[in-house]
Amino acid sequence: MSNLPISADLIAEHNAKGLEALHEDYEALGRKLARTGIDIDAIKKRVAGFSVAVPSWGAGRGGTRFAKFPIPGEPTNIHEKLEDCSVINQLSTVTPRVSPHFPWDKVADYKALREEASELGLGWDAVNSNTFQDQVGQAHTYANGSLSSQDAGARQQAVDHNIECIEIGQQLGSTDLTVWVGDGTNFPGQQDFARSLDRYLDSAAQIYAALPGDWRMLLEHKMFEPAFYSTVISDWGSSILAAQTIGERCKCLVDLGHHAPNVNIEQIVARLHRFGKLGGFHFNDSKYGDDDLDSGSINPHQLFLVFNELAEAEANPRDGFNPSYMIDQSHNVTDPIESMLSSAEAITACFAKASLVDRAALHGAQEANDTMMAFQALRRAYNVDVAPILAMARVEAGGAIDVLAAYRASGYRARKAQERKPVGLGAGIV
Ligand code: RM4
Ligand code: MN
Ligand code: MN
Repeated sequence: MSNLPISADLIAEHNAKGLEALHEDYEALGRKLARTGIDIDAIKKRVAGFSVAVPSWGAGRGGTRFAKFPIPGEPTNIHEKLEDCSVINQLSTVTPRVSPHFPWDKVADYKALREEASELGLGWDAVNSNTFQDQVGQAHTYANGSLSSQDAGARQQAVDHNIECIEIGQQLGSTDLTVWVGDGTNFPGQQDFARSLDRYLDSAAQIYAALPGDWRMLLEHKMFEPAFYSTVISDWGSSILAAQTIGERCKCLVDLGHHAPNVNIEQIVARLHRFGKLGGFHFNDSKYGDDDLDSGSINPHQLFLVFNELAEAEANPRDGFNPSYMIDQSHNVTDPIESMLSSAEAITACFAKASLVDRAALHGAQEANDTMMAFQALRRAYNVDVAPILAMARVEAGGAIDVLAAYRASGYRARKAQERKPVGLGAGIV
């Protein structure tokens, strides 16, 4: 692929400097793991098979509702965003798919867009609909909700938009539709809880009826924001009940920042899997709410525990195990490429650590009520520095040993600052 934004020579030159040390570290870790019966190459193979999608909207500087601080060379359209996503994938080798958001990523020719992405080494992940904002010229406002609105016209418009997203996704080669709505209330009494959910379910059923046979509809819950008193799909309980009502291929999507503080997210993962409704993830980290901070930057242990449940689920697939993984972050103070490189590494590291858990020891300790040894089975894996495994898997796939150093050495952003038009100010994304 000659169209890739970072030259293979630059990556090779960068890797040459660190290769010897990497081999030493990899071999040392291999010996350490072998002592507990783990084959490091088998873990590396698993890591090489792992991937997480990046969101098109994450490629730009996010912002808060107070301000957005753009950086020179930031992408302003889907074409430039794809180019940046390609950089992330080239260096990290674990982000080969982009998740688009409509109408933000609207273009005239989706066949051409698919081709363009494929030349950049990228495919497409879940399509995200947007009925949380009004668009210029739209017939009905979403000010009072979309899929759950009392206004039949607004509901129909939101249903039609989701169906249009499916049609676009079909052209791109996606197979998932992610539906997150901002619908909810700011005042007690503003809407009837039961009737608004009924309207939501009715609209969602219409979208589901238009879903192609090989597609899934992923419902994303969120406790608050932009609605601050109630939201129509507020938590995993509402989400799973809705998914069960809507149909077999309707699943739940867990965004790590969309829960009440201190909620046990890893347990939610296990519950959703138990009922065949675990559809996917939006990875980010959170201190207070839907902060959209970089994955693993606040609570890497929680991320590990989530992956531990995913490893359990994979080993016990019940009705199947095929969650779709995506990063969903807002990069307010960093170069978004650097944040996604760092986040992809944090996510992959937790996946690798979860693969190291001695499941027989864990299950044995659980059965014997040996609490401390059960915990130690997790702790031993969590404490392993898996960086050499990730770096070796990257090198073998043509990526960089040190993704951030290689990115900085490439001078990519400074080059784009010369080529791209500056971004306007204004508020960021939710
Ligand atoms: C929401 C939610 C959705 C994302 C939008 C931009 O809070 O996380 O997944 O599409 O933000
Ligand atoms: Mn999300
Ligand atoms: Mn969110």
